[in-house]
Amino acid sequence: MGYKVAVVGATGNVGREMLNILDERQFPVDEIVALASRKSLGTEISFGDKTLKTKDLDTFDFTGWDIALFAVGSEATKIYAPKAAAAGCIVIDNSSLYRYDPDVPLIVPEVNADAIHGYSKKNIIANPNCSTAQMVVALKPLHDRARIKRVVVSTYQSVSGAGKEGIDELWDQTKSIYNPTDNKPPKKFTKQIAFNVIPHIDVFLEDGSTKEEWKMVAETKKILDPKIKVTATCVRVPVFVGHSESINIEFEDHLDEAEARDILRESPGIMVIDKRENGGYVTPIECVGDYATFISRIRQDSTIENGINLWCVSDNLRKGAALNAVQIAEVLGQRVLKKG
Ligand code: 11C
Repeated sequence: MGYKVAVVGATGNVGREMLNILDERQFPVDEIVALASRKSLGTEISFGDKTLKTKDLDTFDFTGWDIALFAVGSEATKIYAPKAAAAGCIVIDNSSLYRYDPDVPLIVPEVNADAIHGYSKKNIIANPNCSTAQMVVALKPLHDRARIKRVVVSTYQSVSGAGKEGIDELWDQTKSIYNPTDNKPPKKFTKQIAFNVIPHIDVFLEDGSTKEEWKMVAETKKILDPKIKVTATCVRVPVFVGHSESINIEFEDHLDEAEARDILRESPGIMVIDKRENGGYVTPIECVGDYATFISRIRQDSTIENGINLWCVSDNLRKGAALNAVQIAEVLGQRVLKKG
């Protein structure tokens, strides 16, 4: 016996990936429904070798459905997630709406799967921001060994983090660079993204940081350890898929780079590719479509007593969104619902 699963926002990049990953990982599905807004009604979406026609989210009755994977913005989530949850369907939400709610667990299964039982207060579980998800996968095993005091992270985030409009803008602008009569001014991003980098993701906050940077701080504390200090600089780069991060970690205890490499190699969800030679590291283009969080360039930071630097790359639509949501559904199935 399996589960009745709804994918909400099934026509978007993340919704489509959710369907792909449910199929790839053979999640025990008895019945599946693809839900979308009325304007996408009837759109055909692949689920393995089947084709699903999207149904109207607005009129859908979640009664009798076990799990809803939500991949819509916060505004639609605010309307439909409580409806689904009240009907007894457990919501796994990819928006930021519930992430900081103390009654909603925020889960990266490799890090804090035990938090799953907190779902019952609201029938909602939150999925973190993509840049946080891959970072905490890398930090967790190192924290267990040497206690992290402080993290300094700089991100190199792909345009797919900004949705289809972000992808289209990079594509159109890149083509238009070679055609001066076809000027494509920035729309989704604040400056030209083709052949450029933009140190600004999400809105500015009063202290001069951005919301994306704040999310990395707040979410790392909630998922991993509230005592860890994090400072982040988040940057958009002209890459279609795959977020990269340069991470500097300061520990309480000494951790040798060779031991850090061995620990990371043995840890769930991580693939270490770290040869100190030309090309002996991972770049975002190589992580597309993969499940792993890739770690390269592991080395001692000799400017502080107990420091390690590393490079971390992952598919932001997968580990950063759809895969993590499906992994949460797997934990929910194994530890709570126990039907599969
Ligand atoms: C980006 N990380 O790359 C963002 C996208 O809070 O789920 C995901 C935003 C979020 O633009």
